Amino acid sequence: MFNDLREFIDQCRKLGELKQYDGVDWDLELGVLTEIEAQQPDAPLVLFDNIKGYPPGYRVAANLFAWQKRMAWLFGFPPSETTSEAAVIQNWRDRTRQELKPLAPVEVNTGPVLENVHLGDDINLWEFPVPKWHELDGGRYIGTGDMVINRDPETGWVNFGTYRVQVHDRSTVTVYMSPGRHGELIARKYWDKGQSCPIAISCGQSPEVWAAATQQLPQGVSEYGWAGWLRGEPVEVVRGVATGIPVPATAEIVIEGDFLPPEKETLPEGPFGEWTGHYATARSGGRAPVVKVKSIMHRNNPVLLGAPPLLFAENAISTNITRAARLWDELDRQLPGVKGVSVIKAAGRHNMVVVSLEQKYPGHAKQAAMVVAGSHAGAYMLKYVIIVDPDIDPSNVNEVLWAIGSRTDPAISIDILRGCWGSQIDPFLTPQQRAIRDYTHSVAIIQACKPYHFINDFPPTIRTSPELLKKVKEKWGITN
Ligand SMILES: Cc1cc2nc3c(=O)[nH]c(=O)nc-3n(C[C@H](O)[C@H](O)[C@H](O)COP(=O)(O)O)c2cc1C
Ligand SMILES: [Mn+2]
Repeated sequence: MFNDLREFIDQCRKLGELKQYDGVDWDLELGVLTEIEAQQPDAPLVLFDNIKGYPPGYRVAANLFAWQKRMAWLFGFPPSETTSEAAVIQNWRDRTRQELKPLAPVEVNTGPVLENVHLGDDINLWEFPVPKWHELDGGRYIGTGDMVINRDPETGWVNFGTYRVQVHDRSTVTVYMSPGRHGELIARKYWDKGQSCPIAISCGQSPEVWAAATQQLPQGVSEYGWAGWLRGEPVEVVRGVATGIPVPATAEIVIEGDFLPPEKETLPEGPFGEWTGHYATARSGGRAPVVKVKSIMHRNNPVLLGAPPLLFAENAISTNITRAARLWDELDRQLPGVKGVSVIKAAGRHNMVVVSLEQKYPGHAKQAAMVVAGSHAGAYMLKYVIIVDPDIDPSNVNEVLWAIGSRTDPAISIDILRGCWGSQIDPFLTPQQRAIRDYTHSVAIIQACKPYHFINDFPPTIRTSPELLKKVKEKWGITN
């Protein structure tokens, strides 16, 4: 359990998992170093200090979870790199099923986040070394490893999620929320009445709280409660000075303000390097709703947490693993026979789901695919659902490709669903689709499994049986 981001950074330093850079430029250099370090094996956490043009102590940290071992510290995942992803998913699933009980946050009167409070003319977002992360980014992003908090005006439900935040001037930011995000659904309730939505943005918080911000929890569920469960202790919150919204008492930097109705005002936003590996949303006109900042609270010597999307490297909690576990639970609620689920990281954060299924009746495989395609945990930006047999490890890309190569006939095995849940982030949206704001895409269901109606006549595989393998290995003293 970590009380704040600093404790996590200190532990990294102690265990030799921190690399510090002094004197870098916030303008691209910091972002490129973050990318280079994230792509190293055993990628360290990177800490930037003495950033060009900024006072010592005003730091940026990135690559918190670029190595699975550091996820193990809070998620209890087996730390070894050689552990199969299937085992990690199973382990996480067992934990959430047996133990997950939300623990509500507790309000405290004060906390380190209140060490500095800026109001009115004293507000200046350029006080912080906000990076320009990628070469074609349209500006500087203070919110990448952030949590954006707002409150449902009808139910009082407090939600937070990680949504990107661009700085425009001393006291103006934009927040990019994909349509359908909880933060956007809540803001809509204010906007529909012509009101602005009070909002708070934390740009550096304890790793458990940040992990919660990246989970697609169901509607009405508080991420604070989930983070409390993960920590084993409630999160301490203070009321924001301008909005009264509960913010982590140990946050590094919190920005509060009015989130204006987009009907009233928007600003050009992006382009921004996105998790699909492209700069796509800017092609949809690239405007986003605006926050007029009313307060900045920050700790002395604040650490801004960065998590820019990177190609072929991850730096946030692996949502592929947590999502696979949730999908598996969802499938188990609906049908029998699921032996494994994987969200293939190499294809992107959301795009490809594989389910290993023991088919028990006609149509079973298609049904499983449609449960995935229709679920809250799986639907967004999903392009491929692949059903494989139980002898295939769904998280082993080679085995999955072997199943597609050998257990399909494309004309028979692939179905296309159209008009599914997507967003402007999809690089493949055609200019015509963007013009009419059709942000949907299709989903291919690939049944890379033995057809049920001749499942028992399907040619056997040449994979050596476990019994024979064991016998031969024992005889010849082969241990691996
Ligand atoms: C590092 C990272 C960055 C993200 N950036 C955005 C973003 O800019 N906009 C967005 O809508 N979702 C973004 N997401 C996804 C949301 O944070 C995620 O779906 C979360 O569940 C949203 O919270 P909600 O379900 O309460 O809406 C990001 C996720 C991660 C892990
Ligand atoms: Mn939520």
